[in-house]
Amino acid sequence: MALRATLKNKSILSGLLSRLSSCSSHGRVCVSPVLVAQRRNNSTSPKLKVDFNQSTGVAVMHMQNPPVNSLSLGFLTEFCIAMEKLEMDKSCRGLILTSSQPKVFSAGLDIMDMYGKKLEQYEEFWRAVQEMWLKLYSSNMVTIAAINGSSPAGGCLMSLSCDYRIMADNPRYSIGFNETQFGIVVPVWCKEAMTTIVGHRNTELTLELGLLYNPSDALKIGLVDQLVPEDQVLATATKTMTKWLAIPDHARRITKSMMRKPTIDKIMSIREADMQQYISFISKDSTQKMLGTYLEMLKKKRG
Ligand code: CO8
Repeated sequence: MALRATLKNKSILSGLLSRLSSCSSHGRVCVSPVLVAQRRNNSTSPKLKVDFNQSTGVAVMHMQNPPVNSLSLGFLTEFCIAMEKLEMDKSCRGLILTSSQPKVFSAGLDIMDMYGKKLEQYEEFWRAVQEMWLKLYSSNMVTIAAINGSSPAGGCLMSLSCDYRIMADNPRYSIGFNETQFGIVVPVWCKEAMTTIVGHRNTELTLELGLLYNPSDALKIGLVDQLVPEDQVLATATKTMTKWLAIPDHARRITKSMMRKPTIDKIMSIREADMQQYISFISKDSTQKMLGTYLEMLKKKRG
């Protein structure tokens, strides 16, 4: 209850987030005293449900931010806090990320947080986006994305940040980066992370053309690692996790860091420049106009 009450207070969350962002770097998590006090591992907050199984050492994080698990400031803040809690708990060795929403893993960044806001709000939002990516990409845990629905843009970024991706084999679902289609450019660190997974050419095509792939095409280019029937996504993720956890933690962690540190270091070195670039781009009238049109289009589609 104490945690839930805390999570409901947005201003406290914002404070926590800035503390998180100021103390984590290069994949090493610095622990805030408030969170040290929160040793409970099973937590339910409005936008995330975390089930931690002490006996297996595996946590399943269910995103539950209806209707489409958009990555809003509130969601990202809760996500970062939940990640930090799990990371601190040495008995938690694996994390499965999945969705409680039908048909959608995550619709990506919440466009409402990028539209018609004040400069300080854009800054706060982008810091949360950067922090989410750093926490997930540099996690010491084994991270598996159980992609049980569509996963465009920021949803794809979340999946790509995990160690392994299992997607529901349903041709109605899509994954990829569609940003250019509505006039937005993905951040450079998104490009870097994607390149390490699917190579330069696939990244170039995807990002320039704003491509979303159906599951079988995503598998072909290596954007996901495995397709399974929809009702077996979580079970397969759990089985796969057991395999990964059979590897001694220290060897796997050092290897993961060896693979990912160069990208993380590069991003850390341009973090503030990335922030300035984002604020300047997102606050432009032309960008706002495009986002407005896109939002209208999303709403019309429904009507
Ligand atoms: N943010 C906010 N609201 C959203 C978003 C979103 N990303 N996606 C959907 N919604 C809203 C819709 O407007 C709709 O609202 P309402 O109920 O008021 O009409 C509601 O969610 C439900 O949406 P749909 O009816 O479209 O739901 P479906 O189940 O039919 O489809 C999809 C689900 C496939 C996820 C679909 O909603 C979709 O394609 N959404 C858009 C996805 C998208 O384009 N995301 C891009 C976000 S930008 C990003 O992540 C990276 C930006 C990098 C910025 C860099 C700047 C420098």
